[in-house]
Amino acid sequence: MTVSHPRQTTVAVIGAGPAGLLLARLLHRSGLDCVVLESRDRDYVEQRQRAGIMEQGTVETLREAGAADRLDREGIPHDGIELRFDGRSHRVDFPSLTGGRRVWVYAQTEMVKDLVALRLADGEPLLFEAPVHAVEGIDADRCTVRYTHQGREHTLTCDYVVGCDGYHGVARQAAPRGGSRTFERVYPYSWLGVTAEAPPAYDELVYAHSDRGFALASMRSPSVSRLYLQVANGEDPADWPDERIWDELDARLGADGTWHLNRGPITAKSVLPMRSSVTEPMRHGRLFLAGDAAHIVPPTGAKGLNLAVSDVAVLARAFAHLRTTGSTEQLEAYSATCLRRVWRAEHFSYLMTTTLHTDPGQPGFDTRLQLSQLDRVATSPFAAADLAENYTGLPFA
Ligand code: RFL
Ligand code: PHB
Repeated sequence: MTVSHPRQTTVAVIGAGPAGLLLARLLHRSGLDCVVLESRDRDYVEQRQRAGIMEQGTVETLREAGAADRLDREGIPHDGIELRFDGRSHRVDFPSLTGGRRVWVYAQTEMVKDLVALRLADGEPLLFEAPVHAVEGIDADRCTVRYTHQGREHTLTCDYVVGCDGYHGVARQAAPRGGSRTFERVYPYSWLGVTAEAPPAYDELVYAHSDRGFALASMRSPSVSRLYLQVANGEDPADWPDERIWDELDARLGADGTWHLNRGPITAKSVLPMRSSVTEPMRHGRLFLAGDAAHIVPPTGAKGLNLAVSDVAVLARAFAHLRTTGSTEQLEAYSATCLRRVWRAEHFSYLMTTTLHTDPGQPGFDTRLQLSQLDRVATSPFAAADLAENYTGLPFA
């Protein structure tokens, strides 16, 4: 197939994950042209198993982008989560604690498929297998992005570059040396994540604290479960045969004679390390960072995808403002606007992670603190409302 390689555009978007694809959609709706360059192939991008929970603001942004038809048909609204700890079970009810807010179960894979299909249907440039290797001129009048496609080098000139290329991307490296700072925390545990052809045994997500470690029961659809177990860093998924996974999930989730998970074939199994990271600022001249390229959260708070969406919603609005008024004011405020929300999500994700995970050797004192914090959520409407407000997401700036 012959593919055209645009030589110039207004905005070069690096990465076709949720951040890059949604930004491209929002820019297109505002009449701004952009080119999306993605290093991997379409299949890989569409099949990558990741997030499953969308905040209210994320769903509203997708609706405004005209990208929520299937989400509105197939997404599953959830009005709460369940916390299990110390032999107890406590449900946090979102709408009553937040003035009506909720979340949706809709897989990131499906959101990505929807956005890829829309961009291709619009006939707008989206190149797969086109890795960017250099970003130049971010402090000049125009900048240049260099990438490879079908074995040849190409150059794209643009007014702005947005790095939506994830934690390991190139955009962050293009920031001037000494001009940015990264704040990081690495956790002493990982998650073993599995997808199973088995109907979820519960209506809502269950987050479990136990002496054996953390477990999370989530879902993808009425017939597919998504399940997570806290494991040691560097754990090999091969050491976790299916039976061992199911037994451990049941033990941590508090199965007894009356309740246990529905078992079925496990179709995907992987280990993911947990990390928190924020790079400041999120803008350097004509270069903007969005989503995982700028920040990472451990998945316990279900915030990563939602932060990627709120970043690009702020950025798309700033570009639209530039287009209609000629003012760069909102673009200049982009980093400060986003970082406020990013740090709130970082704190919530850190708190959820450190409250729910247990280290085999942790002092009994730390376990008592965790249980006290969970008991507080279960008994104080203020503590429960704080969790519910953070989980369902603060209103978009
Ligand atoms: P992505 O999705 O990593 O996309 C970046 C894209 O950039 C491409 N790329 C390049 N392209 C061109 N040139 C280069 N040089 C490039 N370098 C990289 C990559 O191939 C890729 O396609 O970042 P984005 O768009 O910022 O989206 C972020 C989200 O993917 C991420 O935050 C979430 O998945 C995190 N997360 C969750 N977030 C939630 O909000 N709710 C959840 O329930 C949730 N669960 C999760 C998660 C992440 C997980 N993992 C695997 C880390 C569960 C898991 C298991
Ligand atoms: C998921 O369904 O993948 C999921 C849900 C909630 C989390 C993390 C992951 O906190």
